[in-house]
Amino acid sequence: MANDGLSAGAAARRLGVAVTTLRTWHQRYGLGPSRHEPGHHRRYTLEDMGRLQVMQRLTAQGVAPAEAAAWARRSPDVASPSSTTSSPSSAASSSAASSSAPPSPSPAPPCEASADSLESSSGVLERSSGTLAGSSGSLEGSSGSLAGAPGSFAGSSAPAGGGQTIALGPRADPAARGLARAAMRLDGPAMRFILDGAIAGRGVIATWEQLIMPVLIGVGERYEATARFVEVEHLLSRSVTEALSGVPRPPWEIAPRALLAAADEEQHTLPLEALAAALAESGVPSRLLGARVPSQALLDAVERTGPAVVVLWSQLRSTGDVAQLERLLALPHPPLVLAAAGPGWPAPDLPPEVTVFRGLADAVRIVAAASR
Ligand code: B12
Repeated sequence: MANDGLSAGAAARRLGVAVTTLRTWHQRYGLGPSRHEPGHHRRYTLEDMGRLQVMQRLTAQGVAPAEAAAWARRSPDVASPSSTTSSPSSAASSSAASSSAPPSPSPAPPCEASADSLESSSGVLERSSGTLAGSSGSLEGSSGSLAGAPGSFAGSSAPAGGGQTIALGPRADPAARGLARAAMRLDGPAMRFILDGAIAGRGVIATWEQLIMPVLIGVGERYEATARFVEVEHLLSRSVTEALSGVPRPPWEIAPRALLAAADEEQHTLPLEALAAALAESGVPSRLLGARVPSQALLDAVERTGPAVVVLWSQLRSTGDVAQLERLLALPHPPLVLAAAGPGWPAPDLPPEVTVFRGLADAVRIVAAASR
């Protein structure tokens, strides 16, 4: 169906939003379908879909709908096949640059990332435009980033048992809802857009606590209740890893004095990745060994690098073997601070020399102090 455009229902499915939402965006903000043939319903063109995608991404990030619509209307060529040659991202950012005062997010923005949003959004648009252009102008046939999972109205406060949702609770941050929705749609670019904007606007610790943690915990609960959505968990984890590793690291000349590792057989590493990124944000370098570090490998790494502080993460009870900590403490030169982090450690059985963190902010504070 080249260039025939999409019906409202098909457009809503592609975007992963309700048809009523599309109607509201049309009636209140003028983001309607532009293709019209006498005697037929109006249809959404590629250009319309590009504008709607901008609208969806910005509102998902917590930008007020009227502001988001203003930006969406200024990106007329974002999804046009012809715009791939004239770089839609530069079109979007030049329209932003030509505006003397870019619209700011809502009065109490959940994410202060207006300018950052636009920079990030241009990256997203570039990718999505390429995808659409690659589908020979056919919206029906494309399977790219506009293809949202049908009916995935995730990020609601629905109970964990029902539907294709991630339950976040009624007080969840709007950006966390956007992240949950993007995760359920398996929309990697949208997840990066939200995460990058939040990290730039709020910093790593707030992004971890307000967005990433609630959505990870929600996905975990969905998995526990349904034994499904492993694919969501994987792509979300991947997107979080990418966003956290995008935080600039301190200059390499500063030798890291903190060593971060996951316990033997422990595959959960995201909290350590958040710790490394948050430390980097405050100018503190660290060495992150990653998942499943055998006890002997950790001892070797400590002996070779002589860190002041070692953080060992255990998520699962089965990986929280205290012997790993005892072996570190028995080294001729043990670290000044040895921290057991994560819910896998048996708190009452930990040696008294071991430090326990209460959370990410606590960990950043203690590791940064011990690294100086
Ligand atoms: C992402 C994820 C994965 C990813 C990990 C990717 C990665 N690179 O890390 C993958 C897909 C690899 C994975 C694998 C598995 N997973 Co998993 N996973 C998760 C998920 C969704 C998030 C993990 C995470 O990062 N948690 C960290 C934060 C977000 O959550 P939290 O630990 O509850 O937070 C508390 C504290 O840790 C603390 N805190 C939070 N952040 C920080 C940061 C710092 C620095 C500190 C100090 C403290 C701190 O505050 C919170 C309140 O107390 C959790 C759900 C969950 N609730 O954790 C399941 C979860 C941990 N996984 C689970 C399971 C069962 C598995 C598998 C066994 C599945 C399988 N069948 O293969 C494997 C285990 C593999 C292994 N041997 O390690 C279960 C564990 C159940 C249990 N209690 O034993 C969970 C809880 C999901 C569930 N509800 O069923 N998983």
